[in-house]
Amino acid sequence: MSETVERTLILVKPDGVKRGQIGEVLRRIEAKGYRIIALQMREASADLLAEHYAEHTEKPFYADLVAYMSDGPVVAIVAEGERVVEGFRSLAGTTDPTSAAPGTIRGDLARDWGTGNIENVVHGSDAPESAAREIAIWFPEL
Ligand code: RTP
Ligand code: MG
Repeated sequence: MSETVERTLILVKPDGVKRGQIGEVLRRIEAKGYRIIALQMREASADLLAEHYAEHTEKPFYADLVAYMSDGPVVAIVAEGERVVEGFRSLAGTTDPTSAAPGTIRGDLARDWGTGNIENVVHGSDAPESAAREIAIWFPEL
């Protein structure tokens, strides 16, 4: 592995799992040329979500975010490749699915359902340091 090869933590969130979008998300990761090196379906506990979303625990939307992320299993994925952190954020699109660009995962596969939550199908680490932290939370064996 060259020194610049990165890893990122991707989640298919409960809305994506419920809507049958696991395969489509995996397809886009692989079609872009990133390598999937770990994958696991599980229910996220409140403790795990508090670690994962540590930067958001004091935000006003945090309780709703936990309810959304606990509403069924998620698929956690570690993907690897040159600049994969930035690359997957680009594949995912911007946070709000209503305005996320067509062609992106969020732009193509999500919208506002009027639930009050931003249900946007996927999570992707926002920096290499976040990726290392999040991979250790979801895949301590790696
Ligand atoms: P993510 O962490 O899931 O990849 O999404 P992101 O970086 O694009 O957005 P972030 O600001 O980290 O927020 C994490 C997730 O929390 C929900 N959210 N709701 N109601 C709100 O104002 C609000 N803001 C964020 C979204 O599900 C977002 O993806
Ligand atoms: Mg984020």
